[in-house]
Amino acid sequence: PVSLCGTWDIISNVNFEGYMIALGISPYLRKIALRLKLRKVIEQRGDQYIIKTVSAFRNYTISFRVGQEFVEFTQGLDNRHVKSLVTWEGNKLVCEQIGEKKNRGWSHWVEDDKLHLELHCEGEICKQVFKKN
Ligand code: RET
Repeated sequence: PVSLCGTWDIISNVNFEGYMIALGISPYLRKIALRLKLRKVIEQRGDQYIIKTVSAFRNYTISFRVGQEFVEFTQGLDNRHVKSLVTWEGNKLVCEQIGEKKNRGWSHWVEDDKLHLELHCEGEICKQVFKKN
């Protein structure tokens, strides 16, 4: 499959608000977050992935090995600890985040030179699309 690696800039963001409400993010932080021009920087070193969500306000970085469960602290987002597991499902890099919130996770894939990210929590789905920088 095509590589997810590179620097990607957001071009669309649908229902980020609903996703943040599902996470219990405060109205104040939601207002800031909605205005941000998000960038994803994705690197791969061996079997390890590093995914950086970069913005003028706050950054969020995770690193993991595919197929190896890890504890994720969502610092600066909703500040929860979740047990995360990332696997490949076809061409999609899929993460399940087990914790207090039901049905929480995301998937990343590349389609037509764009990076797609679907974030879900409880009943809410946020869809973000990024173009290569
Ligand atoms: C920001 C700004 C502060 C408030 C919120 C944020 C949301 C970040 C998100 C990051 C998702 C990262 C993923 C990484 C995995 O590959 C931008 C830090 C709520 C939703 C899915």
